[in-house]
Amino acid sequence: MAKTYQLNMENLKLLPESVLKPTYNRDLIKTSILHIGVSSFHRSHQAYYINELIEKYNVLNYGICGVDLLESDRKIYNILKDQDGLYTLYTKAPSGHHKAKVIGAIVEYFFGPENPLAVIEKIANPDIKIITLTIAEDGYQLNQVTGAFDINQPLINNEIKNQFSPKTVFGYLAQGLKLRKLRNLPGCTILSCDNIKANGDTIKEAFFNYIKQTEPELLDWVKKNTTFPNSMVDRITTVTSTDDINELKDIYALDDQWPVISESFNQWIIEDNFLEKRPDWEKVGVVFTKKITPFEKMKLRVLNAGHTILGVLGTMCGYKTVFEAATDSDIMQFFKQFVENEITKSLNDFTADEIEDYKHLLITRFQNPYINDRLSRICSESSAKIPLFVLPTINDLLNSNNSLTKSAFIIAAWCKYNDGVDDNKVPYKITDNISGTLIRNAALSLHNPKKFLEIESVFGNLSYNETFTKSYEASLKLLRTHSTKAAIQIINTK
Ligand code: CS2
Repeated sequence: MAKTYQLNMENLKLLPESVLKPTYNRDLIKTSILHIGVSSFHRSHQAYYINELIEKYNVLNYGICGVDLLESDRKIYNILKDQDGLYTLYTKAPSGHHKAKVIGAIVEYFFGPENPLAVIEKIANPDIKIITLTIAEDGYQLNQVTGAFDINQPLINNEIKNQFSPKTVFGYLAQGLKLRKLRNLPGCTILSCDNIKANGDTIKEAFFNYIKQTEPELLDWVKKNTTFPNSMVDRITTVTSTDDINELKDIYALDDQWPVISESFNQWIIEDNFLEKRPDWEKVGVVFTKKITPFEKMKLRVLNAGHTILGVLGTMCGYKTVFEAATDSDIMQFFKQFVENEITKSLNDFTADEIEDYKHLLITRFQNPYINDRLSRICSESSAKIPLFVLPTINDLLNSNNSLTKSAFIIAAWCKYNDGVDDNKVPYKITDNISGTLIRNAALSLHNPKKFLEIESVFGNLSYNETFTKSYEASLKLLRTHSTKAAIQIINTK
């Protein structure tokens, strides 16, 4: 193999010209954003935008201090330490244009399990103006059905008992903000960058609830000294594979232990509700708005639900990647009909043309042949995703007495998906926090189809709705008596 260079500050100058490198002096950057959850998505999205701002506009006062709180994140901690906080963002456009760019925006990093007090002190540091979060759907400790913060979740219970050695984002934020109050310092903006509905309102409600139970005397101060803008985030980011790491070595002589692979498309829409002057992110393509709901509705109900369709139906048809499922004409016809007949009605802030354009662009993104997005990524934790991506559409359709044939088919297909074998009798793994319940109830549904809908933590009382169950049961019967492929072909004619 040809010579490769480990990614770090010293080797930057040795890398070939085809690798785009930071052109700025990282030593001059001041950190005023503290980000919790240095996931691949954070690195392909927010850190990319900040990098653009530093590089193109020489804005040096909004560098990122990365923070991880979970022991399971030790790998990224070690790698960022080895690589001086640098990593490669490898973007692949549908046109075949690839770009390997070294991102230098994360200039500091703290690992909670190693030194919790350092994290708390950093949260309290007055230089930090914005705290951003990607803690994933389950990090918000929500009750799936009510969508409200669940103080009874075991992690939160534990946190309340051990306030001074926090493990969750709630405990850390509470301790850090308490120090700010004691020291007469200003508060800060808390900006969620997670792919959930009303992410700012959600973290705000959950956090205020937590404070009420643990530090009631802090509540007033927190209410006055924080803001929680809602935001909509979008960039398809895959799970990095050994092949990706090797591709960078072969083509770019770049030895990066954990590069991030994403599509070229990216979008970030934020409600303009910051406590202090915010970065001029619009210069690098961020859109600021007064009302996020229409945008997030479009994204969750079309893109993410579209992914669910490709993930669930595609896996059962024997496919492994989004690209394979998105180039199956039956699955795509199903997706298009779902959007046109069932979703469009609920997106009343957009014209039919706007929805059509969104759908077209999305299909190009799904059919990007260079993005190796595994269906296993899409299907993981479906029990947390489907209540956000598909059930709101079903509720709207039921409330407006509209037909829900396709939506009910998705739920029936997800039930069959939990049998764990595809049309070719090849088994696959169900990766979900409640996989045991899903598998058991899917098995029980062979005799009583409603059993699957009786998982209340996911479906609430949907199993009592006759309009829905009728359609769902018909679809499940179709799926159980035909191959998935044949069942899709039949439902596409309905
Ligand atoms: C995906 C998302 O996890 C999923 O099911 O739909 O991660 C999706 O790739 C992102 O939301 C794209 O912005």
